[in-house]
Amino acid sequence: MREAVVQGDADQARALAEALVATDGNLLLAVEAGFAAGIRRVGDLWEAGEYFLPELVQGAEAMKAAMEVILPRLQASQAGHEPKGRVVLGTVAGDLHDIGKSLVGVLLSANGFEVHDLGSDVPVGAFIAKAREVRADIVAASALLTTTMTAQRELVRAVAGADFGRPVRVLVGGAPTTAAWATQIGATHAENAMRAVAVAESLLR
Ligand code: B1M
Repeated sequence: MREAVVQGDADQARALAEALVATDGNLLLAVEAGFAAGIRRVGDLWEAGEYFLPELVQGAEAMKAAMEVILPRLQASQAGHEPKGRVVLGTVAGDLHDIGKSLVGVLLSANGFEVHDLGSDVPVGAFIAKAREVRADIVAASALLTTTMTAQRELVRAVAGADFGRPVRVLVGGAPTTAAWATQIGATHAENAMRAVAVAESLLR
């Protein structure tokens, strides 16, 4: 699985994902130790100057091909339960990275949250409008670029100024973010998708 992503082979990645869901395989382990390990390796090779943008894009496409097979299966495991809380989720404006964010969304919904995923490149105003519309408990924002992290700070300010009439918490994450950054901007941090579930649960307590 890791190699399929490193080689940018979407057909192979999809086939391996299909074989996985046909068995009782551990989906999360396969994502973390297999496909996600592959895309992280692609990032390292790109940073080292061994891969160029086409290989980065091919790696991402292979990863997405696998996730398209796995995510619905993960989601189905929790269908029909009363939601624990409502989450509005997206990747911040200017940022197109959506693989980790989608994983967070799927794990949240697989663990009983109602998730409204706005996709990537989401302006602050769209987060706020959706949060108002669905009476969100949590606004969750991903950022993968150091240049787009600052949009998380704008989001925290906008949530604070939005006067929802009820507490709305902000959860942030993404590779360049840290707990210290979250504290600095007045948000809560989760370092990975599994932690995002535990943190979201603690925010509602
Ligand atoms: Co881009 N990219 N990329 N990229 N890319 C990175 C992020 C980079 C670190 C690569 C590198 O240099 N090693 C680098 C950023 C450097 C920096 O900012 N310091 C980078 C760059 C520079 C760029 C471009 C600028 C390249 C260019 O065009 N010159 C460009 C920017 C485009 C834009 O957004 N405006 C770009 C483009 C792309 C692709 C489109 C080709 C593709 C994205 C495809 C897609 O997402 N649809 C891509 C990819 C694939 C990557 C890497 C290789 C992999 C990202 C990924 O999917 N990881 C990445 C290198 C890397 O991360 N090592 C890189 C797997 C995913 C499961 O992990 O997203 O970290 P991650 O999510 C984790 C946690 O972070 C956390 O949980 C997830 C799972 O446990 N998490 C949250 C994430 N969001 C969370 C939210 C939460 C909580 C936890 O709560 C709300």
